[in-house]
Amino acid sequence: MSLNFGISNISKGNHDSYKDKPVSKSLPLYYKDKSPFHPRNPHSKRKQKVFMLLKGFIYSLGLYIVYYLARNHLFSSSDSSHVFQIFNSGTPSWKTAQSEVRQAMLESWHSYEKYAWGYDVYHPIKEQGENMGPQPLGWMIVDSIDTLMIMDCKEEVERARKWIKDDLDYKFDYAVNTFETTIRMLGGLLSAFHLSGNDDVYLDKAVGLANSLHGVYDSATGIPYSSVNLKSGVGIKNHMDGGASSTAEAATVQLELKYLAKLTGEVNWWEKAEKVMQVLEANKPQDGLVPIYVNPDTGKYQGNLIRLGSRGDSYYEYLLKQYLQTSEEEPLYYDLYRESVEGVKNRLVRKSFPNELTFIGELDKGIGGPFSPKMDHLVCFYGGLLAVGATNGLSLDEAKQQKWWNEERASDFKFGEELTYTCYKMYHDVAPTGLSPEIVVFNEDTTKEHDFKIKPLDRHNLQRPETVESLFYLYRLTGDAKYRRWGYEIFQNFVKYTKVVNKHGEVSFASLSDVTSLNSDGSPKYKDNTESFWFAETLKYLYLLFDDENKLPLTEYVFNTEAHPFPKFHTNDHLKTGWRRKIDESVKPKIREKPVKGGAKPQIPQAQPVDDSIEKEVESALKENPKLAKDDKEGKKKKLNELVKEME
Ligand code: DMJ
Repeated sequence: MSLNFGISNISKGNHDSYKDKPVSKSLPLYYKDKSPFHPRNPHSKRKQKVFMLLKGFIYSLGLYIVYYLARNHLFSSSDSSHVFQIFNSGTPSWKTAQSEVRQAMLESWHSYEKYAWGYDVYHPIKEQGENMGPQPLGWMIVDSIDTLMIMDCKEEVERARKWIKDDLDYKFDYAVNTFETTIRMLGGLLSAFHLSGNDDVYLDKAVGLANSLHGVYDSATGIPYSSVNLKSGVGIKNHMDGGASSTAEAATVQLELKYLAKLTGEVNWWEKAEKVMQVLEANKPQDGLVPIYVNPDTGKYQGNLIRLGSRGDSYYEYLLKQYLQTSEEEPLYYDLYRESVEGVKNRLVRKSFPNELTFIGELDKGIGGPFSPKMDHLVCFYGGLLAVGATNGLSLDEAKQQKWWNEERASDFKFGEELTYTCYKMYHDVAPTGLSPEIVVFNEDTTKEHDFKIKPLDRHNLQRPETVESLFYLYRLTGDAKYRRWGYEIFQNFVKYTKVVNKHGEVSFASLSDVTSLNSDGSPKYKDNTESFWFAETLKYLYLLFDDENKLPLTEYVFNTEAHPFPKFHTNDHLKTGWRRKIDESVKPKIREKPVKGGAKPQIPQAQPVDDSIEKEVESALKENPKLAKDDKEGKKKKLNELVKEME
């Protein structure tokens, strides 16, 4: 069967302005073919000497002019990389860089195919696979198939499709993590469906999986439980953290459920996704910043820890991406996103010493509490998010022409660039591997010499995607070749230090347990695992970073948090937000959009009729369960005070 990988569909909308500029081949003809300066009297010695001197001078002048023109004309183009490559023959063209990434994908994938086909986990050193439960979940194959499609690896896709069709079955007695299964499996299948040109094999499996996940939303509030039994479809409360779900996990299922609803017409998926957002928003997070846990029984945040790293990250990501997914037709999500950006800027951003690297820290005790200068590599997705949030997926130059362009967007974009530079430095400055550790602690002390330090337990590298993800966004939006150069440097270090070659010369890639040192024989300190996001995200974003065809244009696609691309679509009477938020007067001025000269009018959020159905549901859930009500006396009191205030 011939498969349509949809590559032609995904290569639309080339933006010449940010493609590599070709090298000028138009040097004046006379420089190449014939010198205009022939000696007039070759027999006069004196004249000959003068002529030689003159000739030397003119040649030098000519060479200087050529150099000057090349430097000022060619190097001033927005993408000087191509010229840079020509003048530095050791550096490959970006097309070559892209095929090197594809080659790494194929080598890594073939090793998985040979030694662990179908298994959920791959140990490339032992050359063994294993499953997480009694049957495979397709963790590797489903997460990776769209990368293989994008890279046009036809035979590998064919084998993966066959496995999905014949061997993948989600109905078995095993508890899976709701969020991971949604973003990797559901996301992977939906994206494969689209990129394959609507091959039903993928959608059928996606629907089957979604049906197995449905029970997680049956909590008192609609906030999903952290796990679910695939066979019974019953949600399972977290055994730790007082039963709380991670905020990022609860708020990172929306793109997947909404796209599923769009494809199947099953509105209930859409409603489940929206309900979560409505319940979270009813907490009225201060400055748009949220604690990293939420209780599915009460819908209230639990604990105070605020961060953009683990358990917090993709909450912020999906605020913006829900707005982009529905073609910017639901400003509610943009407002929530913008508030959170202001909150981050005001509460979480600092500069390191001595090099003033912009970083995002954490608030262990919430707003008003002490600031911790710790930053997970996971936070590095935020640079790209800020950039695409500022331009809505248009190139920066195009965005600046729009009437909605304003100071906030310009500042968000700059912040995104600065943060991405910091993330690049988390690779570049780490000897000997040039690879980032999992976590760094930034330095604000003016007596110290280094911008960040790495604690012993944080030295590992799981080949995570976040930095190259941001480099991809920033290159697409600016056309600035430095993002490609940084990405290529990171890629080369992945190849140099995470590549494993067995005795047959077969290649695979592994995580590292320590990026700051090597074994005594000079070999890297491998961790015997290849994460599925190495295939699904890291190599995909690198491939797209070096892509000159604008595959998967950001004006038409939104990537889920696991890098699975979904096409944007429009809302309709059934598929729309369906709820309104209560505007808190205290945050109004902060989300007001300041217009630039000649720009759009400020969009001041209007107070909306209050939909108090959530409060009512929470109240009745509390009534039904007196234990919960007792546990949450404080929360109830606060809620009542808020309601009274509102009535006043
Ligand atoms: C991925 O599974 C997703 O990007 C998720 O949102 C958080 N991080 C990992 C990769 O680092």
